[in-house]
Amino acid sequence: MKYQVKTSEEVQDALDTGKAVVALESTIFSNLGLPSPSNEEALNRCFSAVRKAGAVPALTAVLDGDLCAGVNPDAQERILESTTKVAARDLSTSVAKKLSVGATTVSASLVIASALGIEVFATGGIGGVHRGADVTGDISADLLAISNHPVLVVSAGAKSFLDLPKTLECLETLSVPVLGWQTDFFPAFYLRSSGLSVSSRLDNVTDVAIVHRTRTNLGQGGTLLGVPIPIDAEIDPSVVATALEAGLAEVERLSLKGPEITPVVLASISKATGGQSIPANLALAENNATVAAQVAVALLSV
Ligand code: PSU
Ligand code: MN
Repeated sequence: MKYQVKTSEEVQDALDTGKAVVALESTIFSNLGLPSPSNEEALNRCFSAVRKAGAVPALTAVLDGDLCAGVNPDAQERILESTTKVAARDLSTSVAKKLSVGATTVSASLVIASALGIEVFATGGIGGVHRGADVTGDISADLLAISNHPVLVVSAGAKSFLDLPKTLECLETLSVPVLGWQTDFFPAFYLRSSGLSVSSRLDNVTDVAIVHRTRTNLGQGGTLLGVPIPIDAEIDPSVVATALEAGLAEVERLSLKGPEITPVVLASISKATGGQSIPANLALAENNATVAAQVAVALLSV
């Protein structure tokens, strides 16, 4: 038996005819990532952004035991309502157990994308090293997946409540270039800058495409491109700081661990920012989808 990822007609046609394709994860579009109806709006805006820039979106997910890239509209509905998070290590068991519907994380999406030769992936924020990881050991599988799979990952930094200096250290250890899109600093999700330096600043899509093409030609793994949230969507840094504090205090109060943490922190941040965090999240995801599609198009000619 040779395992094959299931593709939609549109994605298969794009792959067969050498069109630009951008893979997208499904956890951010499920209720694990965004509340309804913002999750559906995020999905529609990301899809439109990818198409407008001349590429085909390939949403990854688990559906009826199949690992999918590209899904039809009624399946999209099921993904929006999914509450099962599927990371890279869960893919094979999802197949064996015929999981009905699973929302893929960044790590799972990179496995699916690279199995099909899709070279570009867009998301909001990647997972990384959690605060207190020296005690809990909680480091997202996303980091290792970026290192292992030859896919360019476009994100607005990492999840807002992680330990960013340690996340960047880990990426350095894993030999992942951390590129800044028209910036010298690693973005911090709701904020345009974390104040931490990227390994290299790049100002145009051709240079990004050359970096990634060189890596894939050398048999190295993926590349991370940090794209700052659009200026008009950025949240006031002091509001973000207070919101993060409130979110992390809630985690402590409820003694949450592992996967339970993200939904609670995100809900708490939304409350503490007076609902500002949701439109910010949508704006940055859409912007990342645009840049990712532009790089995917540039990769066709380098
Ligand atoms: N960033 C967010 N919200 C999220 C995620 C990232 O702001 O829900 C999701 C992504 O799917 C990412 C995953 O791949 O969380 C990482 O989860 P973990 O830390 O459990 O590896
Ligand atoms: Mn984790």
